[in-house]
Amino acid sequence: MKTYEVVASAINAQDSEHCFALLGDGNMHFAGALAHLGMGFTYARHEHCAVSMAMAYARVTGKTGLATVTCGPGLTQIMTGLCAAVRARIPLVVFVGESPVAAHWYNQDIDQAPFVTACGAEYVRIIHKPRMARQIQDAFARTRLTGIPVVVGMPFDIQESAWGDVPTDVAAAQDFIPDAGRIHPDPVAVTAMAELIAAAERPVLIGGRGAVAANAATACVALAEHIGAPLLTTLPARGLFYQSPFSLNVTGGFASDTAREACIETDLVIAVGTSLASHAADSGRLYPKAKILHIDTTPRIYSQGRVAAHHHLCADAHIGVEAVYDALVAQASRRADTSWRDSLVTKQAAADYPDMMPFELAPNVIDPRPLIKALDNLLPKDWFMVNASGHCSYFAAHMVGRSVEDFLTIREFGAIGNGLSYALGVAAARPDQQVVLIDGDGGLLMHAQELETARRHGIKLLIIVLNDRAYGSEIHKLRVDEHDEDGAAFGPTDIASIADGFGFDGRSFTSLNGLDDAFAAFVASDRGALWDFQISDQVVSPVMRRLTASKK
Ligand SMILES: Cc1ncc(C[n+]2csc(CCOP(=O)(O)OP(=O)(O)O)c2C)c(N)n1
Ligand SMILES: [Mg+2]
Repeated sequence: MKTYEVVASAINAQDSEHCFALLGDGNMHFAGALAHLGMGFTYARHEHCAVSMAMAYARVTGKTGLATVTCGPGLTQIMTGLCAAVRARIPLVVFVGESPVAAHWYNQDIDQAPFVTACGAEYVRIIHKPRMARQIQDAFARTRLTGIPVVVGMPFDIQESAWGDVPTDVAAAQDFIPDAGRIHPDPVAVTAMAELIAAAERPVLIGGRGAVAANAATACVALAEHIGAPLLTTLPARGLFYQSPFSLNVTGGFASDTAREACIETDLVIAVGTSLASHAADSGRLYPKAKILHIDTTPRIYSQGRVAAHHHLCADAHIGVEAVYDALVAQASRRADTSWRDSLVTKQAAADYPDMMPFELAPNVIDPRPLIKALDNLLPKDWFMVNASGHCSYFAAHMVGRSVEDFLTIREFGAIGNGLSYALGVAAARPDQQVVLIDGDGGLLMHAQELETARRHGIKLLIIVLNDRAYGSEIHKLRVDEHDEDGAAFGPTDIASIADGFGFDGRSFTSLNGLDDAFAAFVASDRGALWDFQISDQVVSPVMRRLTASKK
């Protein structure tokens, strides 16, 4: 046996069931051996994309993401992905190899660890065979427990050496990580929280990804109904309350006009299973009159530069919410006044779009708001939606009646260019589900080479491009700054033809005409499709309007 084969079997024993790869000297024999062991593989065209795919796969499956790229230039390509995974606390292992220890000189040699640690990830170097299996199992255990990605380096001449008769004891990290159980709340804190809630006039309940993970939706809905609170989610948890008639969709910078009104007027926010990120409070602009109650396994007082919560209940989201509900029922203090919530829900239902600001449109471009509404009506509710980034992601966030189980956005590092990779990672995780990507022209073109990966692997994606022919996030700021738009406004690019060249059915739209035909053709075909919508560059999202107004 060669050493790389034993390494492959040690990794194959872990919980990852799919590897995202781009080969080179540092990893190609290892990757081949891993594939022979039955690991599923997606072979990307750029290392950053391989890591991004693994991130999406990990988010959707709950397993550890696995990627492999080569040492040196392979590693330096993944720094953005590593930073994004660190920020999003995604368990991830990346096997990168390392330059040969026995070589006097090797052109791709760099000191890899500082690159990795600079991203906030961990670097593990394997050079001693008897420790190999243990180092790998520890890497998988640590990343699962901490959410910090681990990069594994191993000189490729050691990988190529004969394994010999070194004893190995390959164990799977998931088999020895004990189940610590769920955290139950302190009854005194529950009573105090119930009293605060009972005294509130206009409470709202916000669910985050912690509430998703704890399966707390039903408990949150019951609590909210009991106290007459509208329901909101953070952006990554969008769709957690999609079945509730009292949902106002997302909070934070992307909140609708009505959701924003609720957040401005509320006197008490029950924030469940959320890290209270700055975006979820629109950088501190929301909840000016409210006390924030935080129910979470990691209660936060301070988050991203601001005091984020005033009262805390340390508990599993599900158990904590149920305990507070039970305490309120036991207190039987008063019947909920639902009039405020009901007026908000009625207002939200009556609004055509989440933001009703009028804009002048040039000819032959589309307002993204009716476009998203039309797409929301057209596309089946059980198709998986990937929301990428850029200015356009505000519009795409406002699809309704879709479960959080079928939605992914990873934006904690604010990097563009990952949407296609995230969609491919989801497709590997959900091979039987239709995956839809909504991205901007700039984000898509940054890594358009992965269209080839989709076609080669036979993945039938539907890609929707909100094409403003620009880096929208930049032009809207540059216009307010009264700077010219060079470098941010590009003029037309025929993205539909580019997609055609990659084997997709590319279609370009300057109006909503032809959507039904495109949909019928997509359903009937076994090819992926890219619909390139020419949208207005004059329709500015409310979050951008607030940002630019604050600069004036
Ligand atoms: C990797 C990276 N490079 C640059 C940026 C700066 N940036 C933020 S949004 C954006 C524009 C994205 O353009 P597009 O995908 O067309 O979306 P739009 O904003 O036009 O809707 C850019 C360049 C970034 N966030 N990440
Ligand atoms: Mg754009």
